[in-house]
Amino acid sequence: MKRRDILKAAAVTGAAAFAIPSSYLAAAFANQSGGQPLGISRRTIEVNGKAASVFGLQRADGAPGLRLRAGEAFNVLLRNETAEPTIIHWHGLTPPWPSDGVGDAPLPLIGARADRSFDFPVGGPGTFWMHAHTLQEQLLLAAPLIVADPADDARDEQELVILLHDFSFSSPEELLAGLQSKNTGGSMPMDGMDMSGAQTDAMAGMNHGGMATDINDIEYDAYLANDRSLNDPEIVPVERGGRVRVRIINGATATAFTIDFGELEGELIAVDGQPVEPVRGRRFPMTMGQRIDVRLRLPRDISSSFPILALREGSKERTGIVLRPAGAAVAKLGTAADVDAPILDLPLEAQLRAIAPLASRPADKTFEMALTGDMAAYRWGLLTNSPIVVDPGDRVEVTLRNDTMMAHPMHLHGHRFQVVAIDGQRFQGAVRDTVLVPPMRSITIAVDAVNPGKWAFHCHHLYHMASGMMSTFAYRT
Ligand SMILES: [Cu+2]
Repeated sequence: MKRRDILKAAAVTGAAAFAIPSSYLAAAFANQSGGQPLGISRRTIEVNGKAASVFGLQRADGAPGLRLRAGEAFNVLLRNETAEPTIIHWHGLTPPWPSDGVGDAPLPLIGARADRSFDFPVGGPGTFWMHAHTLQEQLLLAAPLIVADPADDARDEQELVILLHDFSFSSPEELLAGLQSKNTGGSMPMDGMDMSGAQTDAMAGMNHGGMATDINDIEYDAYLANDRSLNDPEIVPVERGGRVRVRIINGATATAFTIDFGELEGELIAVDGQPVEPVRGRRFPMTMGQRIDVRLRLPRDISSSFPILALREGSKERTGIVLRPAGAAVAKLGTAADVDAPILDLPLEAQLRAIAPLASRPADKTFEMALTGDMAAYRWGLLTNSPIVVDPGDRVEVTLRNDTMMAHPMHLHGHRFQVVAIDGQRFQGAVRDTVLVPPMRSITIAVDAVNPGKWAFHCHHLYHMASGMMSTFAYRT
């Protein structure tokens, strides 16, 4: 409610106006100030001993991103302090469509030195994030967006947020142009046999009966965890015997990772901010856009530090941070491992079970979406049997079928979906907003149409999205 509406209500109802809940008044006055400021700025970080100009997203106290509490208002004044237009997407939140943060869907980019205010219910708790929905995402225009659960207040638990990224000294425009021009072998369909124009050392994955799959499109200059490489990693003081909740965000634009907790066995408790029945393990895969929450219990009797590593898919590069009990030595960790990291697959996805699954009901509308690509021309696409147009209240199922030899992390805006089938095998899986569809596999998602708009539905590999892997999930108007 706007302040003037409250004043009007007070005028009309007289003394009864005192019955207006104070929360409304607080929200009204917060509106007047435009919400808590979040600045988009330019900053310089050091990578491989060299200065790099990147973006930052910082709140008033200088910390990156936002930290809110479940049930609060997302009352934010986003200030673009840079000389370039941009737009920020609140990845994993379910705001009204105009607050989503995709250019011209429906609002234009935020101009240089311009502001935009947001005010919507933030909803439930979880590990979310924010990022530019432009090529600027490559320049680290990304930050955590943590919605704390008041029920966790009483927990004796340290929280640790890790934002992963892939970094290049080349501009994203140069990287995209390089991808589009290095493959000059014509326009043969990418059917798994046409590797001639695309083969690099990094594309060495073999599966599906020996057919080669493409793993990494770009050789980056560094892989970062909270802006730092393993040459100079973040060192996090921890307590012996303490509990740690690690929230990991894969904010890389074109790199999937396997998170490696080393000797520490963790408990995976949420994916994409949504609770799952706990899964114990030391290694968890995460594709671009995804988040995992892992609970750790540190041993009481330890003299050493514990790295948490992110291993680049199918290759040796790695990044991470180090948990350090007081007085413990920190061993030097190289930025490359001795062996290649795993290629992401779906065994964990098949094992995940949502704590709060969607209600069981048949689909009102079903769609088939083919993920298509032409590696030679570096053109990617999403082809649906019919445009995804839904009505409010529909239960919708979409089967994503990957006809290419690269994996694609598919992200739906404005909603959370449940994974309900892998390769046609039904199960009640995780509730998420981003799901990996490996080469030649299919994933079926179920989603309740409860948030009208014309929502982006796309691959979260930045250069695939920029090369055509973008579609919509639209409500009938
Ligand atoms: Cu893709």
